[in-house]
Amino acid sequence: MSEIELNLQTEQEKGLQSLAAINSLPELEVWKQSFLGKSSLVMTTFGKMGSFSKEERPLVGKAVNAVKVAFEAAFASKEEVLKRDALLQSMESEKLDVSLPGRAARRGRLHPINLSLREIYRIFGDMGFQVYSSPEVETDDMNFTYLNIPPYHPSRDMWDTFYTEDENVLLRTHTSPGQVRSMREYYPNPVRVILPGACMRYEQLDQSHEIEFMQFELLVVDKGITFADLKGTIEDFTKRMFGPGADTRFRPSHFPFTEPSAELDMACVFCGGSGCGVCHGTGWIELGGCGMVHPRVLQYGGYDPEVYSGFAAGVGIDRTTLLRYHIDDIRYLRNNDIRFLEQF
Ligand code: FA5
Repeated sequence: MSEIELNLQTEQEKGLQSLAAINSLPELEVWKQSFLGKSSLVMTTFGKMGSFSKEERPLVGKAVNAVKVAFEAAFASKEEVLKRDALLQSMESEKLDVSLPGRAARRGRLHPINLSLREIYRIFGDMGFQVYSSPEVETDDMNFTYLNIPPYHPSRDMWDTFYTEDENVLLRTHTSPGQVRSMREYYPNPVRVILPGACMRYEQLDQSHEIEFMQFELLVVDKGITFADLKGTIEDFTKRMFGPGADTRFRPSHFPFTEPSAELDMACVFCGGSGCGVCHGTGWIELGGCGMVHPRVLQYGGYDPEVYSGFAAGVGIDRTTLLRYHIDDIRYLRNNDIRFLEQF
């Protein structure tokens, strides 16, 4: 056995002996530096392998490797034992004080739009309406064509939106596409649904216009439905929602998917009718559009317009919320300012 091999054997005995005497993690770290660190015998021997003769080299290589493996294995098992001991010791000495008061959890609350939505569900639930969910990402056909707005018709400009790369897929601009979807599902039974959800528009922002907002659609289809049913239902809704003194008006209007059509306005709660920024100086705030379902839309839904008639309305939930809580700017609803949200 060469001198270096003998030295390595002695080093191994020395190293393992001193490791056995170690009782703490810091001591173990010092041991590692001495026996496996850069200037340890093991590492320096690796470093000067080139200086050994061809015959010596494999023997020394084998010997130094064996010492290194033995050191590493012994180090790992010692480390495990010491870590476990340290944990047990800290569990014994560091007692948990369960009498300390906990941190109060901050309670969330419903967003004012959701508060309005719940009230809308309750009111129409009482009137026997069902809630129908309809997709927010729509086809061009559902958002326009089946609502009697053919491609390239100028009335599409009023409902300009965000388009996807697929030219037939867009973000819906109103909840009206749900009219055809629900009719197709309910046919041939009568329809009495509300369709709530988000709508998106390419829009100039101001106190009462957002690019994303909520609407609910109202749709009734049956035999013998008249404009009087529409008026009665909507007036009943506004009185229940805003109180018996709520002043509303129906203003003649035009929508391609209803005939005749009207706008539903509420007297402005901010200026009492004298005109302000929220109502654009008119004294009235437009809540939604409505009318009798156009015969062509009934046909797209599967119903024969000679036998069935229906009414529809599309009401802005954001606007409803502004009026209900006297909020004078729609942009407060979505900018997530906790000082605003905490008031509800
Ligand atoms: C429509 O969207 C029609 N689909 C409504 C309708 C349904 C008519 C069924 C007839 C039958 P309009 O674009 O006017 O119509 O929007 C209806 C309501 O949605 C508005 O009165 C308003 O309350 C709300 N709304 C529209 N655009 C915005 C916007 N940019 N920000 C906030 N609310 C909006």
